[in-house]
Amino acid sequence: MEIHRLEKIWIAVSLLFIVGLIASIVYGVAGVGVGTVGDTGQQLDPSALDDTEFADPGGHWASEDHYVVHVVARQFLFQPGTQEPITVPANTTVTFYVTSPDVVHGFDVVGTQLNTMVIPGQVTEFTTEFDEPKTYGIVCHEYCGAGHQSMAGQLVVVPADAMSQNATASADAANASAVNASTQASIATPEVPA
Ligand SMILES: [Cu+2]
Repeated sequence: MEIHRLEKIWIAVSLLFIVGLIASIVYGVAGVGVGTVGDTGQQLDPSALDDTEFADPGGHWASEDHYVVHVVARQFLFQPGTQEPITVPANTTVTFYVTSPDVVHGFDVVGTQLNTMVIPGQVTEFTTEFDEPKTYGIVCHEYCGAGHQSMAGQLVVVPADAMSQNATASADAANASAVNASTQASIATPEVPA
């Protein structure tokens, strides 16, 4: 059987598309770390967040070089994030735990690869590290109701030594000085869309 030259070209192009598609999925999973929400198996009762570590959301040092942040995304704000910025140390392993008590939200740190869905009843966990002090905008990218367009916040990365290791004892004071330090250290303008 003879295959026409043009048919050979189309077969080659089709195979190229298929290989490219598979390669992009493999790159997303292995290279960029795209995963499904809930693959860590963390479930909770979204109507009883007060009985969990999300009762008092915010950040704290889990150890000397590991910072942990709990964030609640709800209609229509991030706690913390919207009324007060999320403050995290630079050059430190930072783990985020994000959940929602009401509907599906999004948590996108603008200008980074940190981008996740936030599903009621699921705890979204991701770990990252910020290279330098900088201020980022946070936006919700899942339509979550009438106030969705106003659901935004700020993430402030400050020098690690600006954040007290005794954050639990004087969380407010540490947060205030950390935010001040970041204001001086950062010339970036927060990218919070209107
Ligand atoms: Cu939203």
